[in-house]
Amino acid sequence: MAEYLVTGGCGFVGSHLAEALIAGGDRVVVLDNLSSGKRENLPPGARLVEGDVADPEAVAQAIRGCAGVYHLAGAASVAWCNENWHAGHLTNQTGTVILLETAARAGRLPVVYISSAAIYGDAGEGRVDEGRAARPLTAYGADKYGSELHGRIAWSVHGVPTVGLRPFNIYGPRQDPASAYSGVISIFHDRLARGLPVTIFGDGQQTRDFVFVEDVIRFLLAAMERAPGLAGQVFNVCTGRPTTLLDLVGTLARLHGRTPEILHAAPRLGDIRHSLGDPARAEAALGVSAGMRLDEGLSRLRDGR
Ligand code: UD2
Repeated sequence: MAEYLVTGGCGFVGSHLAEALIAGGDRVVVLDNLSSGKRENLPPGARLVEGDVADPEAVAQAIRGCAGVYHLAGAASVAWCNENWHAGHLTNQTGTVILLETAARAGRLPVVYISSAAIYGDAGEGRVDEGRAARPLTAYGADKYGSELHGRIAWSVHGVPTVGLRPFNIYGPRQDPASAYSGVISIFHDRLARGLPVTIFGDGQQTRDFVFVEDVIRFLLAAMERAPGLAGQVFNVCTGRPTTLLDLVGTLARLHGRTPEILHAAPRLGDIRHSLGDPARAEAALGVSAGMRLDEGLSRLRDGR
């Protein structure tokens, strides 16, 4: 039993992780500025330090007594980061550097951090593996790639064992559908449930590799457990199965028993056409895989579990 810091622990993925750690007998400190995370997402037993990852004092206070750090705080929307370039950079990259420096000073604590598949940019229709050159197309992707470079430096220069994860498109219960910047599944699911039309940006033939949040948690836990042997490395978190947006709408329609009206709008600036990951290297190194089928995951979402 140990204590872990989870940054962004009031958010979608962070709150699932905090819950899993507590269920496994660990203690959890959450650092969250509640900008998109919600206090009610904090699982019972977790301690909240309300503060920003870009504030060194808040990070230093939160990390005290911890055995390791899961760094999940960040602005998750590619579109929001396009429109809020500097603010996104402060959170997504400066926040990571502050966190890594604090972990170094606190005794070289292991850090598992969330990067993103967005670092690959538009890699075409095939599966991308970790050997593919990073070519981010957006500020969001650039900041996540910058965070990876600092993650490697944390290890090579400062001896902080870091493991980076590059999730593809995460979905599941508690992903907030409330803003236009939310993940597409949370938005479409919410609109179908309310009998409203859905808007597809572009022709709907773009593909994504949708990965269920519980699978992502298993990658995070395994990365911490194996951090000493994997330090400085980064891994995809994906299923290796592509889904077009139109197929996604079709599956949701079947599950909800209603076909929504589909509105089309212009593609989003910097939107990637195809995003599909190769899970092989992560599966071998971490000993876990993202097994949840999309229709199963979507029905879990529909049933709120
Ligand atoms: C997701 C993640 C991002 C990053 C990236 C990895 C979210 C919010 N973003 O970015 O954090 O890790 O994956 O590559 O989880 N769309 C519509 N209608 C809508 C909303 C979205 O057509 O109402 C389209 C959108 O234009 C895009 C696709 O759905 O083609 C997915 O969009 P997204 O915002 O869910 O996620 P993405 O891939 O930009």
